Amino acid sequence: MQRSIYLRPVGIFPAPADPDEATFAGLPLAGQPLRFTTVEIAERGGSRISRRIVTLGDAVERDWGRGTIDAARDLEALSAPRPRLAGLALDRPRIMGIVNVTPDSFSDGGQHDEAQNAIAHGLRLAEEGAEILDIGGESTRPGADYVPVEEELRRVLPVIEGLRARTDALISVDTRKAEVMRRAAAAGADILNDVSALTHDPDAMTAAAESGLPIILMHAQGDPRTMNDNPQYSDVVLDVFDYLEGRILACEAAGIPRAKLITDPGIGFGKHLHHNVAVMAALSQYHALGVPMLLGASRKKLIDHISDVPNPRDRVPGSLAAALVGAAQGVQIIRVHDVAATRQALNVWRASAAGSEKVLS
Ligand code: 9MG
Repeated sequence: MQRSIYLRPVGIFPAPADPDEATFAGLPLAGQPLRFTTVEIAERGGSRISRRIVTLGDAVERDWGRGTIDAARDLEALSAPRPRLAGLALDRPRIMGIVNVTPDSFSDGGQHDEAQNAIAHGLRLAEEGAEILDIGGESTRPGADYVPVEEELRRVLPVIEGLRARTDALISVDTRKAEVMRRAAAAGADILNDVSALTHDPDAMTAAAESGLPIILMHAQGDPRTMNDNPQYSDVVLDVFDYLEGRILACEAAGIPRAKLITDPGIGFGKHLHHNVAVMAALSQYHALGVPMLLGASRKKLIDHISDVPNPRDRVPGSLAAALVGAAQGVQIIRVHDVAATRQALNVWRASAAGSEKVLS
């Protein structure tokens, strides 16, 4: 499904602490303490795309032809606050800490040690400030091999159970498989994170709907094994938008309310460097989908491509820069490996943007 019009907030600025009633201070951005007064309008007709920046007044008053209804709906979606996510208010960027339970992560001393080390790692991330822990047993790195369902369950279930008993942090399970979704939900997971947006496993939509849990729908082009070989887009920013909108509508048709959905443009998933940076620059566009947004750029290859950092462990500064780019565009959930560093960076950004350290208390 392709739209004819798309709205992207530009010129985003921190909400004034003490707004003067007489001064128009723009529209709030997706429940964050941010405002915008102008939007970029992209109009698309087949392969022709034009973009221009207009004031909010123009966006409301002009006749956008067959895009008029979408434009009005987008403005409302862009500014509405988001519902809580499993009890967590999304009025500021929240940190999701990554707990990969894959053989190259925690398996030095056998299966029991693997789970215990992953649990200890998750607890450490929670202590450092992660409000969500994302537990994954199948690597989705480019070129990664498929993991059978029994092996994935063996890896993630003990970790979910162990963390559930020991922390109040929300637990999400990073999986594309219906059976893992069902068993993880029964073990106490709070959120489903599917990098295939419920398209990989034909039973995943049903499992997700039955679980009643919030679901992260991520954009990817192709399968992890081959996705970065030759990704093709007409316009990556708009194509990702259309895909995510289509997945939201598919979820709603399956009985999953929009209030349970989170979207994610899928940095690094079937995207070359020029695609990734185009999406990063236009993140605020995806708020028009009317649901919270997640950004995952931590330690990813794009940082190496930009800054020549072959070892992922050396990509922390680039990861922090990406997190701040997301926060400044109102992203509500930032998925990271380096929780303490991200928390420090976000705290400095939040206090400095607000002009008051009181926002941190
Ligand atoms: C599992 N996984 C790896 N990268 C990811 C990203 O960018 N977003 C989400 N939702 N999951 C991811």
